[in-house]
Amino acid sequence: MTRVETLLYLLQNNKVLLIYKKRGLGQGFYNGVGGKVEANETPEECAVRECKEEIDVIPSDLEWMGLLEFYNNGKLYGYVHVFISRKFAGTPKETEEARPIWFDIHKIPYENMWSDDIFWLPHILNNEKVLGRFWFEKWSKIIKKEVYILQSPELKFFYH
Ligand code: 8OG
Repeated sequence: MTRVETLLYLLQNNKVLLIYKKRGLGQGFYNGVGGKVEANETPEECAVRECKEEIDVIPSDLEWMGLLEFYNNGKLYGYVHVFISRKFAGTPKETEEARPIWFDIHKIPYENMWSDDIFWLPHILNNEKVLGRFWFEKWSKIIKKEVYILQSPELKFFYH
């Protein structure tokens, strides 16, 4: 079954909150918060729930920033909806799953992140919406990629 997952980046004063993932997919990497969309839940609801579960923060006013499509060994693996939020309640806490750390948006540790992130996250941090498609081999090497910047303001209507 094709997976649908989410990623959420909290932003504050030119900093972005990343978590050091202690378990699950991407363990040992820095990433936004997120996880799998459950039945009867929208991607946005999933992003809010995962943020509560992973760092005990309640985000609001989420903005949809893009969609990523992943292939591994030639097969479609799934989709990741990417959001940002500048408004949230609570202080990020370390949990069993994740250790939260604020990074300057110009000092993102791309060398310890998924190898595709450097191709799309800079655009999102520059407030550009993206469509990214990545073809991995054994989840380690990117053999093909397509990244589109979605400029049209109508895309907001497309998503909602
Ligand atoms: O709950 P689980 O451990 O399955 O969550 C996996 C998270 O990893 C989810 O938020 C989606 C995210 N993710 C991928 N692939 C990639 C990727 O290439 N880059 C980034 N930044 N996150 C990814 O599944």
